Amino acid sequence: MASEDFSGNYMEKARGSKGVADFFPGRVVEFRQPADGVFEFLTDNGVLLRVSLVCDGVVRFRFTPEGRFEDDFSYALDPNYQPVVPEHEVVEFGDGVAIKTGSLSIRVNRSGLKTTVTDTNTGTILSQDDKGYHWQDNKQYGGEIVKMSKVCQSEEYFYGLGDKSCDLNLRGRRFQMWGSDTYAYTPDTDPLYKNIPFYISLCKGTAHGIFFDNTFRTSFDLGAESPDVTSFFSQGGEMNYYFIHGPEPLDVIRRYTRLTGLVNMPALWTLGYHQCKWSYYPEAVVRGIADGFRSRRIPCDALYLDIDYMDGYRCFTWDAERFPEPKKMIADLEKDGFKTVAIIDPGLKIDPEYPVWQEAYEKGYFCRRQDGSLFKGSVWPGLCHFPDFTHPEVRDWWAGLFHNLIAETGVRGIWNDMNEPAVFEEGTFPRDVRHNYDGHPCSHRKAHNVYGMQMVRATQEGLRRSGNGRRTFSITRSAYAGTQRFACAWTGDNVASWEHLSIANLQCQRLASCGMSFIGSDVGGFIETPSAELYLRWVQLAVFHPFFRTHSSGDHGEQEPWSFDKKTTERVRDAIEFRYQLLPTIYTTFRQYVRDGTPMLRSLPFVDFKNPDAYWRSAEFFFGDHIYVVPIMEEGEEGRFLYLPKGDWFAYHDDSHPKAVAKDIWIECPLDRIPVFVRSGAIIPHWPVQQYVGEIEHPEPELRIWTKNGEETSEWYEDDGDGQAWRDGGYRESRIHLKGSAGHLNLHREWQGHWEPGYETIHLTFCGINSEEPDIKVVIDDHEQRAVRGDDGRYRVNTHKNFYSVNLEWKPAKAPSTKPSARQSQPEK
Ligand code: MIG
Repeated sequence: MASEDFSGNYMEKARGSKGVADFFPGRVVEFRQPADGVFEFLTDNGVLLRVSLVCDGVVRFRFTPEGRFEDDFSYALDPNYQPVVPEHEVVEFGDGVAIKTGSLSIRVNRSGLKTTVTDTNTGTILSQDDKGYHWQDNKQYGGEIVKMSKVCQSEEYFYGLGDKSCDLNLRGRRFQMWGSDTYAYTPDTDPLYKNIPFYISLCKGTAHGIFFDNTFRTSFDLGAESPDVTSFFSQGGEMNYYFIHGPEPLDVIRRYTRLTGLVNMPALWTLGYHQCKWSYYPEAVVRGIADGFRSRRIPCDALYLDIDYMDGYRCFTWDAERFPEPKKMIADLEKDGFKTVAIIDPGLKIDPEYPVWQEAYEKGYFCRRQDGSLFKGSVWPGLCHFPDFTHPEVRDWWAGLFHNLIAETGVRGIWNDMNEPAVFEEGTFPRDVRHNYDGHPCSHRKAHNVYGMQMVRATQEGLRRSGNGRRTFSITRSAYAGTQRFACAWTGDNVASWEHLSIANLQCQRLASCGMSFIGSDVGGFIETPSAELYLRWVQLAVFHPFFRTHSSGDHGEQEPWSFDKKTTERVRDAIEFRYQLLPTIYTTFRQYVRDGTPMLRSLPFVDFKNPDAYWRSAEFFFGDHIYVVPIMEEGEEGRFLYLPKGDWFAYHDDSHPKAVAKDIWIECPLDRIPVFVRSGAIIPHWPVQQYVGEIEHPEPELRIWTKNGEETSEWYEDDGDGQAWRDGGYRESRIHLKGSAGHLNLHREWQGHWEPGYETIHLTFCGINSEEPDIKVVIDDHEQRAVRGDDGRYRVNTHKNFYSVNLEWKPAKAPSTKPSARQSQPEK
C-alpha cells in the first residue's frame, strides 16, 4: 500500500531500486487512420498510441501496452460536447509522422512514440516528450502504473490542479489527486478535497494545458524531481491525456471547461450573501438569525441547516424536537426573503427502523468489500453503509429521495459534505471496496476520486426533479474534473487565520481556472474565531467570490456579521451591500462562464500573460472583464504595494486615476474597503441595495460608465433570475461599445434575446469626466438631455430601458483631476 499512498517517494523508488523496471514503447510497426482525425501507432512490443484531433486546439493521446484500449468511458467529459475534427494533413517522414492542423503540429517519433507539439504558425515547440510514455507493471493490483514525462522548459511555469493551497505558480512542486478530508489544512497539505488533474503551462507568453483524465491516484511533478522534467503518472488505468492549446491562458481554460462541461445559469439568489454555521438549531435560533439580518438591515438570501437538523444524523429526516414544523419554518423564512439550504451526507445509518437505509439495503445499493460483505464505516450517525453513487440505478433512487425535502418541505438547496468520501476510522473507504462505475466494475482505487462527484450529480438530479422548473442549487466539497456541471463548491475546513485568508484567495482563483468558477471559502474561517478585522477583510474579499457564505464550526463562538463591534458590523454591511449593488455585474460574469467557459476569477498571470513580472504574483485578480481586485490580507495593513497591469485604470470608489504602470505602486487601504479598480472605458451594471434578491420586484439598473481615450466593449446580461426560459433566448444580452476622446464619449448598445425588462428606467452615471461644468449635454437616441454633476464629480442622467445610443460632450477642465493617488478610502463616517 505504501507506494500507492506516497507517490512522493514513488519515482525515486522506481529509479533507485533494481527490482522495479520501467517499460518503454518499442518501434512503430504499423501506422493507421481508423477514422477521420484519429491516428494509431502500434509498436513491435504491442504498445498502442491513439492520437485524436478532438477539435481545433485539442488533441487527445491514449496509450496502452495491451494492444487494445479499455472501453472509452469518462465521468469528466461533458456528454453534450460536440467534437469537430479540424482540417489536417499527414506527413510521413523517415523518423516519424507529423499531423498538422491550422494551429498545431503533432510529431510522433517511430522509435519510442515520443511526441512533440509545435505551433504550426510560428514553429515554436509547445510541448515535447522527455521520456514520454512509459509504465511499470502493478504487481499488487494488476494493470499498470502509467507515466508520462515531458521536457520542462527553463521559462515554463505551471498553474491549475484545482484544489491546492499553495501559491498559484506551481513550478518546482509535486502534487497528488486523492480526495481527502483535510480539516485545518495548511499551504503544504496535499492532496486536499478535490481532484482536478488539469494544469496550465505558461511559457514566454504562450499557454497550453494538460488534462490527464485518469481517476486513480494521480501525481504531477512540475519540475520538482528534476528542473528539466514535468511528469504525470497514475497508479492504474490508462495514460489518457488531452493537450489543450491556447495560445492565451484564458483560451486554454475555456477549451478545458467546454470539454468537461459548461454550466447552467444559477438562480440569482444563490449569488447573494449566505449565512451558515454548524449548527443553527433549534428553530427559534434559526428564526433569530433571520431577524438579526432584517433588523440590522444586512442583506442575506440564504440560511443553512447543518447536520443537527436531522434525527440522529439520519439523512432525509428531521429532529422533531428541534424542528417540529420544518415546512412552516421554511415558508416563514421564505416570506422574509430567506431560502433554506440543508446538508446531506453520503453515509446512511445502519438502522433497520430507518426506511432509507432499509430500502437501500434491500435493493443492494450499498458498496461492498471484495468478498461480498457490505462496507461499514463510522461517520456522524455512527456505523453507516454507503450508497454506490457510481451506479446509475443508485443515483436514480437517490434523486427520488429529495422529493419530500424539496417539493413538500420547501428546502431550496442541498449541500453535500463528506463525499471524498470521508470516514472516521480510516479516512476513506478501503481500496478493495467495489463500485459499479457505470457498468465498468472496479475497486475504490479507481472510483475514489469520482465518488463525491457522482453523489452530487444524483443530488442535483433530485433538485431538478422536485424543483418545479427552478434552477438547482447544489454544493459539494469533493469533486473530480467536470463537477462544475453538477454543483457549486466550497473549499472545506479552513481556519480563522490571516494565512487562511490568503489561501482562500488562492484556492478560489485556482479552482476558477480549472472550470469551477462557482466557488467560495468559509468566510471568516471554519475553525477558531476570527478577529473583527480578519472577518471584515475576508468579507471584503468574498464580495468577489461567486459563492459568498460565512460558515464556522460553532464551537468557537459567534460568527455573524454583527458578532463583532458596531463599527465592524457597519463595515461588513457596507461590503455586503456592495455585493448586492454588483449583482448585475456578477451575473453578467457568470453568463460569460456559462456561455464560453471563461473563468469568473481571472488570475493576473492569465490576463497579463505577456509579462513575466506577473507570473509569480498570486494575490491580485480580475473579476470578469473589467474589475481588478487587490485583496488586503494582513493585519493592520493600512497600505500595500500592488501591481497594476498595463492599461488605464480608475479607482472604483473615487475615480482617481493612478498613473498606469506595470510595476509596484503604493496604495492606502484603510478598513472601510479593499482596493478595487475598473478598466477605463468599462461599463459596470449596478442594482440598488436590496435585503434579498427579489425584494424589489424590478430593480432599476444603474450603468456606471468610466471614460476612456479610445474604445472598449462591455457586456450586460439580464434574465428572470430563475426558471428555464434563459435556455431559449429568454434573456437580454447587451453589448455596449464605448468610444471616447477628450471631451467626448459615445455609447452604442445592441442586444440579443427576447426578454423584456420589467423596469422602465435605466440610470446612467458617467465617472472620470474631467469637467467643472454643473451639467453637460447628452444626446440619447437623438433626444437631447442634460447630465448633472454630483458632489462626487460624477454626471448622472436617466434614460429608458431600450436606449441604444448615447453621445456625451463636455468642456475638459484645464487642470487634470487633482486627486494625487489611488487612495481608496472615504473619510471615517
Ligand atoms: O466532520 O457537518 O466541511 O462545513 O459544517 C465535519 C459538519 C463534518 C465538515 C464540513 C463542514 C460542516 C461539518 N462537516
